[in-house]
Amino acid sequence: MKLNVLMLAAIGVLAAPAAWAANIGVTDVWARATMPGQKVSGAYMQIRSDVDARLVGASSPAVPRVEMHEMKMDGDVMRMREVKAIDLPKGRTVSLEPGGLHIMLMNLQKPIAAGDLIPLTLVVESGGKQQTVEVKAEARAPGAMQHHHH
Ligand SMILES: [Cu+2]
Repeated sequence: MKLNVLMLAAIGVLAAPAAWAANIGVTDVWARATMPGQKVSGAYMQIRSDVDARLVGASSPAVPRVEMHEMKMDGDVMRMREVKAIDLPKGRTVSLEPGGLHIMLMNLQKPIAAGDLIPLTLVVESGGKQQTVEVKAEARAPGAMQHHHH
């Protein structure tokens, strides 16, 4: 009996963040499969938050280095740069997609094959607090490969 009470108390502590946590919906999560020897790839998704929030970090146990990037036309040249945060305005679906905002998977140790599931941990900040969202990106074959300027 005493053990049950303790367990409930522990669960209460673990569940506490739900009281303030934003509702973050992440859909269409995918990553681009790589060719042998290719060290970088991109991950893409649709993110929707029910409060004003920001994506402030991303990581993966399967990828040595993960950054958030933005691609923009600079004259005739598509350029890519790292961004520290991606705004998630309340109720708006933000697209991370080829040619725009994306999650950069870097220093890959082995190729990503079509069908692989890449676990990603997203860190979302809202109201001065952070929460993590776990997603899995399914790798798709590299069809129309974007040229990356690194
Ligand atoms: Cu990039």
